[in-house]
Amino acid sequence: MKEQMKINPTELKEVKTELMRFFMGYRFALDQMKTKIDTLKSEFKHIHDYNPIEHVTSRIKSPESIMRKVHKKNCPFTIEGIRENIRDIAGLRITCSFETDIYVLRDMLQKHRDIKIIEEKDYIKNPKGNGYRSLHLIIAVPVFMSDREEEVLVEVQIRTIAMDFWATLEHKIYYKYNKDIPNHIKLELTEAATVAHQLDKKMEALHTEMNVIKANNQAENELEVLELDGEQFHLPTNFLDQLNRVNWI
Ligand code: 0O2
Repeated sequence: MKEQMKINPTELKEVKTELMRFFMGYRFALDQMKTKIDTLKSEFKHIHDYNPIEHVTSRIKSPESIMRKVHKKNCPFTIEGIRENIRDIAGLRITCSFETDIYVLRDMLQKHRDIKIIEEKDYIKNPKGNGYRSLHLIIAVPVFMSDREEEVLVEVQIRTIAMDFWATLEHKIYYKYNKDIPNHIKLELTEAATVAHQLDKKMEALHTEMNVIKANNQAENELEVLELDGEQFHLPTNFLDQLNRVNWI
C-alpha cells in the first residue's frame, strides 16, 4: 500500500521548488565541467596528434541513492547537511587510454583558475584492498544563478579503460548480488584487478615505444621535405646524396 504523505500541498510545492534549485545547481556545474573537457578534447584533436580522453560520462545521484548515503553517513537530512556531506551528487567519469594521461588531465584541470580541486583521492598510487583503482577529484565549480552565486561540488573520477572495465563489472556483481559475495569471487576479482593493472602497464610501454619509432620516422621524413613560403617540396633521397657528393666530398 502507498505510504500516506504527512506534508501539506503548499509545503510540498515549496520543498519541490527548493529541491529543483538544489539539483539544478549540480546540473549547471556538471555542464560547465563537460564543456571544459569537450574543449580540451577538441584542442587535443586539432593541435596535437594524440587525444588522451577516450570518453566521458556524467550522472546526477538519484534522491534514493542520496538518502541511502545520508543514512550510511548518519549526517543531517537537510539541504545543507546533504550539500556538505554528500560530495558526489554530481559525478563526471573520464576514461583515458593510459595511466600517465590521468595525471596530465588532472594537471590541466588544476590550471583552470575558475575551478578549485579541493580534494584528491589517489586510488591509483594507493589502490583499495579489493583492487579498485581510479583518481578521484572533488572540484568546486562556481555556478551563477539569477539571484546568487554558489560553489557546487562535482566528483570527477579519472581512470583508464582497463580500470573502468574492472570497476563497472565489480559494481555490477555487488549491485546484482544483494548478499555477501563468496570469498573465492572476491579473491578472483582482486586477481582480475592485478591483471588489468598489468595490461595498463604493458599497453603504455608499447605506446611509449611506438612514440619513439614515430618520432624517428618523422625526423627522417622531415629531412626529405623542403618548405618554402608555406609550400612543401619533396626532396628525393638521391638528390640529397648527389648534392652531398658534389659539394662536400
Ligand atoms: P555510485 O553509484 O558510483 O555513485 P565519500 O563519497 O567520500 O563520502 P566514499 O564512498 O568513501 O565516501 O568515497 P570514494 O572512496 O571517493 O568513492 C566514491 C565512489 O567511487 C563510489 O560511489 C563509486 O563510484 C567509486 N568507488 C569507490 N570504491 C569503489 C569500489 O571498490 N568499486 C567500485 N566499482 N567503485 C568504487 P558510490 O556512491 O559508492 O556509488
